Amino acid sequence: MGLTMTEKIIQNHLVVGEMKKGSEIGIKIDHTLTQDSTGTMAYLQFEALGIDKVKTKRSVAYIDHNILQTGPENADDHLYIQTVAKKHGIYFSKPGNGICHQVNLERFDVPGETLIGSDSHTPTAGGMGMLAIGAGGLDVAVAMGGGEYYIIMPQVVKVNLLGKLKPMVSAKDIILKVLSMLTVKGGVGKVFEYVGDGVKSLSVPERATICNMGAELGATTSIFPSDEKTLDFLKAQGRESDFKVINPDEDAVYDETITIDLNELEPLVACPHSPDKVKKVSEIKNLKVNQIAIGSCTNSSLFDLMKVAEILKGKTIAENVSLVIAPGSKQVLTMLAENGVLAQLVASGARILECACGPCIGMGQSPCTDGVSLRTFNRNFEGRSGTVSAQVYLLSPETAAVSALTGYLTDPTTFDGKVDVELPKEFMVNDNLIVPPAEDGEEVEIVRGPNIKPFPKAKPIAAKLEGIALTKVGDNITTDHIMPSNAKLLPFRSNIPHLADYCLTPCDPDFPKKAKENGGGFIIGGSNYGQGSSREHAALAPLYLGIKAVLAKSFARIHKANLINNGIVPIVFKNSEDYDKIEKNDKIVIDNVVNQINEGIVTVHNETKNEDYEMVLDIPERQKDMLICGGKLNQIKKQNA
Ligand code: MIC
Ligand code: SF4
Repeated sequence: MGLTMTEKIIQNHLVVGEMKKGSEIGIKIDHTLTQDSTGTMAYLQFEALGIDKVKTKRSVAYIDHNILQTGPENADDHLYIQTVAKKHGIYFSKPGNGICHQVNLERFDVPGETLIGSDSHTPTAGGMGMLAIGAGGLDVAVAMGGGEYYIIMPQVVKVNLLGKLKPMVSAKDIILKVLSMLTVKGGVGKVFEYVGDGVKSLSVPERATICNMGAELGATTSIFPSDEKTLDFLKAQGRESDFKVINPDEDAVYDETITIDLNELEPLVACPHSPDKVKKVSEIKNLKVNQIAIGSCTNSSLFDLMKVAEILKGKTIAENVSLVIAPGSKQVLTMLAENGVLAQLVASGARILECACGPCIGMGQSPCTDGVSLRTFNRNFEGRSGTVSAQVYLLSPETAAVSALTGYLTDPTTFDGKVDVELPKEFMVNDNLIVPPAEDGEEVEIVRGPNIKPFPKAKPIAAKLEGIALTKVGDNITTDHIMPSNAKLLPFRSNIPHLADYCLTPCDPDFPKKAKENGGGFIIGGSNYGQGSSREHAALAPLYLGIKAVLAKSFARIHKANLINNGIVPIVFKNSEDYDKIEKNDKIVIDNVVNQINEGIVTVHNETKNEDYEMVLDIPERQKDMLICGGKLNQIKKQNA
């Protein structure tokens, strides 16, 4: 029986378990990446493991999220990451070099190899034919130390692309189409493999856009074949020797198939406040726009920005629009400057931002009150822009640029100019902002500013868990709700005691205070609890506040792993009516905890209502043991002892 690309790469990297769907496997990780807002924690945890030098083929630490320096905090974090990287064998990508996923695609991704990153959009590298997965910082720390990374052997979905995109319809519209079909929870436990005739016409940056936003499906990852287009891209980056063909066998067996005819696709837009609230752009009339933001790890490649420039060339943006553009990398920005395109962008009225995440994570450029913001980004969760009342729409660079000219959300196929952009035969390669690690790390002293606080550590599980249901939230709660991120909070990513005071406040402003007053307790969640980011802070802040367990209808993959890594029990309602029965402030008791964890069936007693709910803990033995030990670090200590 033939193999899919996913199975081939897993087979080559399998160290624990069998390739049986639904069972846990451990794979060897070739590459890791971290970014600064999750990186400080990942490196503090790496230090706690006591390993001198990373054991991966390559590990890179990026600075791209926390680039506003309105006080010493971010600069302190940068210095810590730079020195810890130098000491332990990690490459350091300085601020200004670009967004981790864009730079990794340009300079480091290798077809057929494995990558994990402490950022949920790590699957961007799937555009290069790599098996690339987003993970919590602790999992990345362990992989840097040579440990395997565990996933559930995924279902593999074949996404069959037919035909060719029409002019002004783009890769972003393909992934928006998939999101409209499957929703933000439709990808859990699955890898999406893009195959078919339509793949041939898509360049590596376009493929990367699709894999990037596959994260919004909740997928384990997404992947494209590595073919002539991949070779062209690698050659143009001076990395031909990294090329390797990756494709599925002719008779590969898939669990599901989706077919998309590219010829029929139209420009799409994800409406507030979820990436799966997709409509045709042409359906939305008279939507006046306040802001347009082009960039992020989804759409900030040279290819994207050249298309934007072609549209804006010689014109002026509408009076009512503020247009900001953040190029994805120094390579992109330098090339735009060299070929004169930057001048066209600036002349049209665009405000050029630093090569970084910027507005995507609320680091500046928050829209006005009730503002309509069109963004080429991947997430439009409520409040993420920094303005709670803002209406954020996600769309392609073409739609963004044409709308910038009209001042209204506009179907780009109505644009009367021609946009014909090709990737260069040679990119300008200059890795001078990538600092290599020290030959001998012993000499390097790690600098820890006052913003770097120790992270909370879980304790072995108690025999009985009791407390009140501190809060009850609905479906699709994101990590942006659990641990909000914006220009004010991001500087404190190394300071959990400070962050904890904001935990879950967008849903329940009193939550942190109540948790502290009650010495912790339980969180009640709906389905897909913890979707979105990989930020471990969404588990560390609850741990700090004494949260013992989260009872939910279902969990998003990375957040569930982060909870378990930090000793918080993620329990799933067997009957969703039981979710309806529990109310905020009900007293909850779970007895005989170790046995119940081992059995995987948990009886939750609601003392207030005198009811019992049968719930499930459907996790592998390894994770059960981890919970009993009190998290991953304690489990590792036990294993080492
Ligand atoms: C995001 O897009 O939400 C982030 C910010 O990149 C996060 C990481 C973080 O919270 O630091 C992610 O996607 O994992
Ligand atoms: Fe940065 Fe936004 Fe990409 Fe997250 S989604 S890595 S914040 S650009």
